[in-house]
Amino acid sequence: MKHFTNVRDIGDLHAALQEAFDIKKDRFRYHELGKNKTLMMVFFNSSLRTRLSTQKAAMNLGMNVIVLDVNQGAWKLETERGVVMDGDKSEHLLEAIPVMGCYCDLIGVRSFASFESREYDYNETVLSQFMKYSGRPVFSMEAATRHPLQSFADLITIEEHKKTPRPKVVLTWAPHPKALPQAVPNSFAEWMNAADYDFVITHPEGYELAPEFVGNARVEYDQRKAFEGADFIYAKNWAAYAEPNYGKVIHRDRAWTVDAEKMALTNDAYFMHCLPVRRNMIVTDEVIESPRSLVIPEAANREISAQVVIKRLLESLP
Ligand code: AN0
Ligand code: CP
Repeated sequence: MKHFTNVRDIGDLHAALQEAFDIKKDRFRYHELGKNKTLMMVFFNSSLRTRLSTQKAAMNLGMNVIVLDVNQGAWKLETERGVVMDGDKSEHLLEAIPVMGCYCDLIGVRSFASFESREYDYNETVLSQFMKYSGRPVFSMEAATRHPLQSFADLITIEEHKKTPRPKVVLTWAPHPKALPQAVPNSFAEWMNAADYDFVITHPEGYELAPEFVGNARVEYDQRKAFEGADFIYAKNWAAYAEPNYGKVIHRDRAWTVDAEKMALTNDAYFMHCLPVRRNMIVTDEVIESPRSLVIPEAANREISAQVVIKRLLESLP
Protein backbone atom coordinates (compact mmCIF):
# COMPACT_ATOMS: atom_id res chain seq x y z
CA MET A 1 0.00 0.00 0.00
CA LYS A 2 1.50 3.28 -1.17
CA HIS A 3 -0.84 5.74 0.57
CA PHE A 4 -3.98 5.33 2.70
CA THR A 5 -6.71 7.91 2.17
CA ASN A 6 -9.88 5.94 1.38
CA VAL A 7 -11.47 2.48 1.35
CA ARG A 8 -10.01 1.54 -2.04
CA ASP A 9 -6.46 1.78 -0.68
CA ILE A 10 -7.08 -1.07 1.78
CA GLY A 11 -8.13 -3.48 -1.00
CA ASP A 12 -10.05 -6.63 -0.07
CA LEU A 13 -12.03 -5.95 3.13
CA HIS A 14 -12.10 -9.58 4.25
CA ALA A 15 -8.30 -9.75 4.12
CA ALA A 16 -8.00 -6.43 5.96
CA LEU A 17 -10.40 -7.59 8.68
CA GLN A 18 -8.57 -10.89 9.05
CA GLU A 19 -5.32 -8.98 9.48
CA ALA A 20 -6.99 -6.73 12.06
CA PHE A 21 -8.20 -9.71 14.11
CA ASP A 22 -4.76 -11.36 13.92
CA ILE A 23 -3.10 -8.17 15.14
CA LYS A 24 -5.65 -7.82 17.92
CA LYS A 25 -4.67 -11.30 19.16
CA ASP A 26 -0.97 -10.42 19.26
CA ARG A 27 -0.24 -6.76 18.69
CA PHE A 28 3.51 -7.04 19.30
CA ARG A 29 4.14 -9.77 16.74
CA TYR A 30 5.57 -7.34 14.16
CA HIS A 31 7.64 -5.34 16.63
CA GLU A 32 10.77 -5.66 14.46
CA LEU A 33 9.06 -4.32 11.31
CA GLY A 34 9.32 -0.66 12.30
CA LYS A 35 12.78 -0.76 13.86
CA ASN A 36 14.70 2.47 13.13
CA LYS A 37 11.76 3.78 11.12
CA THR A 38 10.10 7.06 12.02
CA LEU A 39 6.45 8.04 11.79
CA MET A 40 5.66 11.74 11.67
CA MET A 41 2.14 12.73 12.66
CA VAL A 42 1.14 16.21 11.54
CA PHE A 43 -1.94 17.80 13.11
CA PHE A 44 -3.62 20.88 11.71
CA ASN A 45 -6.57 20.19 14.08
CA SER A 46 -7.16 18.90 17.60
CA SER A 47 -7.27 15.21 18.43
CA LEU A 48 -7.41 12.81 21.35
CA ARG A 49 -8.08 9.33 19.92
CA THR A 50 -6.24 9.63 16.60
CA ARG A 51 -3.15 11.01 18.20
CA LEU A 52 -2.95 8.42 20.98
CA SER A 53 -4.09 5.34 19.04
CA THR A 54 -1.89 6.01 16.02
CA GLN A 55 1.18 6.62 18.18
CA LYS A 56 0.42 3.43 20.12
CA ALA A 57 0.00 1.45 16.89
CA ALA A 58 3.36 2.74 15.61
CA MET A 59 5.03 1.84 18.92
CA ASN A 60 3.56 -1.68 18.75
CA LEU A 61 5.40 -1.96 15.42
CA GLY A 62 8.65 -0.77 17.00
CA MET A 63 8.66 2.65 15.31
CA ASN A 64 9.88 6.01 16.54
CA VAL A 65 7.23 8.72 16.49
CA ILE A 66 7.40 12.50 16.04
CA VAL A 67 4.25 14.59 16.54
CA LEU A 68 3.88 18.07 15.10
CA ASP A 69 0.97 20.25 16.17
CA VAL A 70 1.11 22.83 13.42
CA ASN A 71 -0.87 25.37 15.45
CA GLN A 72 1.30 25.05 18.53
CA GLY A 73 4.86 26.19 18.12
CA ALA A 74 5.37 25.70 14.37
CA TRP A 75 5.41 28.57 11.89
CA LYS A 76 1.98 29.49 10.62
CA LEU A 77 1.66 27.78 7.23
CA GLU A 78 0.28 29.14 3.99
CA THR A 79 -1.52 26.41 2.04
CA GLU A 80 -2.48 28.14 -1.21
CA ARG A 81 -0.01 28.59 -4.03
CA GLY A 82 0.43 31.98 -5.63
CA VAL A 83 -0.52 34.20 -2.70
CA VAL A 84 1.68 37.14 -1.71
CA MET A 85 2.75 36.12 1.77
CA ASP A 86 2.52 39.52 3.43
CA GLY A 87 0.14 38.37 6.20
CA ASP A 88 0.67 36.35 9.39
CA LYS A 89 1.87 33.14 7.65
CA SER A 90 5.65 32.74 7.78
CA GLU A 91 6.15 29.57 5.77
CA HIS A 92 4.56 27.81 2.81
CA LEU A 93 3.44 24.18 2.82
CA LEU A 94 5.43 23.72 -0.39
CA GLU A 95 8.67 24.05 1.60
CA ALA A 96 7.38 22.66 4.90
CA ILE A 97 6.16 19.37 3.40
CA PRO A 98 9.41 18.23 1.72
CA VAL A 99 11.30 19.32 4.85
CA MET A 100 9.06 17.12 7.02
CA GLY A 101 9.63 14.28 4.55
CA CYS A 102 13.39 14.51 5.22
CA TYR A 103 12.95 13.49 8.85
CA CYS A 104 10.68 10.46 8.60
CA ASP A 105 9.66 7.33 6.71
CA LEU A 106 5.87 7.67 6.92
CA ILE A 107 3.59 10.69 7.39
CA GLY A 108 0.11 10.82 8.94
CA VAL A 109 -1.85 14.02 8.32
CA ARG A 110 -4.93 15.50 10.00
CA SER A 111 -6.37 18.38 8.03
CA PHE A 112 -10.11 19.07 8.34
CA ALA A 113 -12.32 20.79 5.79
CA SER A 114 -11.83 24.55 5.86
CA PHE A 115 -15.47 25.25 4.90
CA GLU A 116 -14.23 28.25 2.93
CA SER A 117 -14.70 26.56 -0.43
CA ARG A 118 -16.30 23.20 -1.23
CA GLU A 119 -14.02 22.78 -4.22
CA TYR A 120 -10.87 23.37 -2.13
CA ASP A 121 -12.10 20.87 0.49
CA TYR A 122 -13.38 18.18 -1.89
CA ASN A 123 -10.15 18.33 -3.92
CA GLU A 124 -8.35 17.37 -0.69
CA THR A 125 -5.94 20.22 -1.38
CA VAL A 126 -3.78 19.83 1.74
CA LEU A 127 -3.62 16.01 1.83
CA SER A 128 -2.80 15.83 -1.90
CA GLN A 129 0.08 18.22 -1.44
CA PHE A 130 1.53 15.91 1.23
CA MET A 131 1.26 12.98 -1.19
CA LYS A 132 2.81 14.98 -3.99
CA TYR A 133 5.66 16.74 -2.21
CA SER A 134 6.70 14.75 0.88
CA GLY A 135 8.32 11.86 -1.00
CA ARG A 136 6.86 9.54 1.69
CA PRO A 137 3.86 7.26 2.04
CA VAL A 138 1.05 9.35 3.51
CA PHE A 139 -2.02 8.30 5.45
CA SER A 140 -5.08 10.29 6.42
CA MET A 141 -5.76 10.88 10.10
CA GLU A 142 -9.00 12.64 8.98
CA ALA A 143 -8.78 14.88 5.97
CA ALA A 144 -11.35 17.20 4.40
CA THR A 145 -13.65 14.53 2.99
CA ARG A 146 -12.85 11.26 4.78
CA HIS A 147 -11.71 9.68 8.07
CA PRO A 148 -10.70 6.19 6.91
CA LEU A 149 -8.91 5.04 10.09
CA GLN A 150 -12.15 5.73 11.96
CA SER A 151 -14.31 3.93 9.40
CA PHE A 152 -12.01 0.91 9.39
CA ALA A 153 -12.24 0.77 13.22
CA ASP A 154 -16.03 1.09 12.92
CA LEU A 155 -16.12 -1.82 10.47
CA ILE A 156 -14.00 -3.97 12.81
CA THR A 157 -16.37 -3.11 15.68
CA ILE A 158 -19.49 -4.01 13.68
CA GLU A 159 -17.93 -7.31 12.54
CA GLU A 160 -17.14 -8.14 16.18
CA HIS A 161 -20.72 -7.48 17.34
CA LYS A 162 -23.01 -8.39 14.44
CA LYS A 163 -25.42 -11.34 14.84
CA THR A 164 -26.37 -11.66 11.16
CA PRO A 165 -24.13 -11.70 8.06
CA ARG A 166 -25.74 -8.54 6.66
CA PRO A 167 -26.86 -6.34 9.56
CA LYS A 168 -29.02 -3.24 9.18
CA VAL A 169 -26.76 -0.25 9.86
CA VAL A 170 -28.25 3.24 10.19
CA LEU A 171 -26.22 6.43 9.96
CA THR A 172 -28.21 9.19 11.61
CA TRP A 173 -27.58 12.92 11.63
CA ALA A 174 -27.89 14.45 15.11
CA PRO A 175 -27.78 18.07 16.29
CA HIS A 176 -24.63 19.95 17.32
CA PRO A 177 -24.05 23.64 18.09
CA LYS A 178 -21.16 24.13 15.65
CA ALA A 179 -20.52 23.27 12.00
CA LEU A 180 -18.72 19.92 11.67
CA PRO A 181 -17.16 18.39 8.53
CA GLN A 182 -18.75 15.61 6.45
CA ALA A 183 -15.57 13.54 6.66
CA VAL A 184 -16.82 11.03 9.23
CA PRO A 185 -20.26 10.38 7.65
CA ASN A 186 -18.81 10.37 4.10
CA SER A 187 -16.19 7.85 5.07
CA PHE A 188 -18.54 5.71 7.14
CA ALA A 189 -20.90 5.57 4.14
CA GLU A 190 -18.04 4.65 1.82
CA TRP A 191 -16.97 1.74 4.06
CA MET A 192 -20.53 0.53 4.76
CA ASN A 193 -21.22 0.47 1.02
CA ALA A 194 -18.00 -1.47 0.46
CA ALA A 195 -18.98 -3.93 3.20
CA ASP A 196 -22.38 -4.35 1.50
CA TYR A 197 -24.46 -4.12 4.69
CA ASP A 198 -28.14 -3.17 4.67
CA PHE A 199 -27.28 0.51 4.97
CA VAL A 200 -29.63 3.44 5.61
CA ILE A 201 -28.84 7.14 6.04
CA THR A 202 -31.28 9.42 7.83
CA HIS A 203 -31.06 13.21 8.17
CA PRO A 204 -33.25 16.30 7.97
CA GLU A 205 -33.79 17.83 4.54
CA GLY A 206 -30.87 19.98 3.49
CA TYR A 207 -28.21 17.69 5.02
CA GLU A 208 -27.81 15.43 1.95
CA LEU A 209 -24.29 14.06 1.60
CA ALA A 210 -22.40 14.06 -1.71
CA PRO A 211 -23.93 11.39 -4.01
CA GLU A 212 -20.57 9.66 -4.51
CA PHE A 213 -20.53 8.85 -0.79
CA VAL A 214 -24.23 7.96 -0.44
CA GLY A 215 -23.68 5.25 -3.07
CA ASN A 216 -26.21 2.43 -2.67
CA ALA A 217 -27.50 3.58 0.73
CA ARG A 218 -31.23 4.16 1.19
CA VAL A 219 -31.93 7.71 2.32
CA GLU A 220 -34.87 8.01 4.74
CA TYR A 221 -35.92 11.45 5.99
CA ASP A 222 -38.06 10.02 8.80
CA GLN A 223 -35.60 9.14 11.56
CA ARG A 224 -38.06 6.90 13.45
CA LYS A 225 -38.82 4.91 10.32
CA ALA A 226 -35.09 4.53 9.62
CA PHE A 227 -34.49 3.17 13.14
CA GLU A 228 -37.05 0.35 12.76
CA GLY A 229 -35.31 -3.01 12.85
CA ALA A 230 -31.80 -1.48 12.95
CA ASP A 231 -28.94 -3.56 14.38
CA PHE A 232 -26.52 -0.64 14.64
CA ILE A 233 -27.22 3.09 15.07
CA TYR A 234 -24.27 5.27 14.10
CA ALA A 235 -24.85 8.91 15.13
CA LYS A 236 -22.94 11.88 13.79
CA ASN A 237 -23.48 15.54 13.17
CA TRP A 238 -22.39 17.18 9.95
CA ALA A 239 -22.85 20.56 8.33
CA ALA A 240 -24.64 20.98 5.01
CA TYR A 241 -22.90 19.78 1.84
CA ALA A 242 -25.34 21.17 -0.74
CA GLU A 243 -24.71 24.67 -2.08
CA PRO A 244 -25.43 27.45 -1.27
CA ASN A 245 -25.29 26.17 2.34
CA TYR A 246 -21.98 24.28 2.18
CA GLY A 247 -20.40 24.21 5.66
CA LYS A 248 -23.41 25.80 7.34
CA VAL A 249 -25.60 24.68 10.23
CA ILE A 250 -29.14 24.85 8.83
CA HIS A 251 -30.80 23.86 12.10
CA ARG A 252 -30.02 22.22 15.43
CA ASP A 253 -33.27 20.32 15.86
CA ARG A 254 -33.05 18.49 19.20
CA ALA A 255 -35.87 16.25 18.00
CA TRP A 256 -33.03 14.39 16.19
CA THR A 257 -31.08 13.59 19.39
CA VAL A 258 -30.71 9.82 19.82
CA ASP A 259 -32.63 8.80 22.94
CA ALA A 260 -33.94 5.64 24.60
CA GLU A 261 -37.39 6.00 23.09
CA LYS A 262 -35.95 5.94 19.54
CA MET A 263 -33.52 3.13 20.38
CA ALA A 264 -36.60 1.11 21.47
CA LEU A 265 -37.74 1.12 17.81
CA THR A 266 -34.64 -0.81 16.74
CA ASN A 267 -33.75 -4.49 16.83
CA ASP A 268 -32.03 -3.90 20.23
CA ALA A 269 -29.38 -1.99 18.25
CA TYR A 270 -25.93 -1.11 19.39
CA PHE A 271 -25.17 2.61 19.59
CA MET A 272 -22.01 3.92 17.89
CA HIS A 273 -20.26 7.30 17.64
CA CYS A 274 -16.68 8.10 16.68
CA LEU A 275 -16.24 10.55 19.63
CA PRO A 276 -15.77 13.28 20.74
CA VAL A 277 -19.50 13.49 21.39
CA ARG A 278 -21.65 16.20 22.94
CA ARG A 279 -23.98 14.48 25.40
CA ASN A 280 -27.65 15.40 25.30
CA MET A 281 -27.15 17.05 21.90
CA ILE A 282 -26.13 14.02 19.80
CA VAL A 283 -27.15 11.30 22.28
CA THR A 284 -28.66 11.16 25.75
CA ASP A 285 -26.64 10.13 28.82
CA GLU A 286 -28.90 7.08 29.12
CA VAL A 287 -28.12 5.74 25.63
CA ILE A 288 -24.38 6.39 25.64
CA GLU A 289 -24.06 4.81 29.09
CA SER A 290 -26.23 1.80 28.23
CA PRO A 291 -24.78 -1.71 27.80
CA ARG A 292 -25.56 -1.41 24.04
CA SER A 293 -23.18 1.53 23.63
CA LEU A 294 -20.03 0.63 21.67
CA VAL A 295 -18.27 3.98 21.82
CA ILE A 296 -15.35 2.71 23.93
CA PRO A 297 -14.71 -0.56 22.00
CA GLU A 298 -14.88 1.53 18.82
CA ALA A 299 -12.19 3.88 20.12
CA ALA A 300 -10.11 0.88 21.25
CA ASN A 301 -10.23 -0.50 17.70
CA ARG A 302 -8.59 2.69 16.42
CA GLU A 303 -5.29 1.22 17.60
CA ILE A 304 -5.97 -1.89 15.51
CA SER A 305 -7.04 -0.10 12.32
CA ALA A 306 -4.01 2.18 12.56
CA GLN A 307 -1.72 -0.77 13.09
CA VAL A 308 -2.96 -2.63 10.00
CA VAL A 309 -2.46 0.50 7.91
CA ILE A 310 0.98 1.40 9.25
CA LYS A 311 2.10 -2.22 8.97
CA ARG A 312 1.09 -2.34 5.30
CA LEU A 313 2.77 0.98 4.56
CA LEU A 314 5.97 -0.25 6.25
CA GLU A 315 5.84 -3.49 4.25
CA SER A 316 5.66 -1.45 1.04
CA LEU A 317 8.69 0.73 1.79
CA PRO A 318 11.48 0.26 -0.76
C1 AN0 B 1 -14.50 16.25 14.24
C2 AN0 B 1 -15.45 15.98 13.09
O1 AN0 B 1 -16.66 16.00 13.28
O2 AN0 B 1 -14.97 15.71 11.97
C3 AN0 B 1 -13.63 15.03 14.53
C4 AN0 B 1 -14.35 13.74 14.72
C5 AN0 B 1 -13.45 12.58 14.79
N1 AN0 B 1 -15.24 16.57 15.44
C6 AN0 B 1 -15.18 17.76 16.03
O3 AN0 B 1 -14.54 18.65 15.53
C7 AN0 B 1 -15.96 17.94 17.31
N1 CP C 1 -12.58 9.81 16.58
C1 CP C 1 -11.50 10.62 16.46
O1 CP C 1 -10.85 10.70 15.43
O2 CP C 1 -11.20 11.33 17.59
P1 CP C 1 -10.11 12.46 17.73
O3 CP C 1 -10.62 13.66 16.97
O4 CP C 1 -10.03 12.73 19.21
O5 CP C 1 -8.81 12.00 17.16
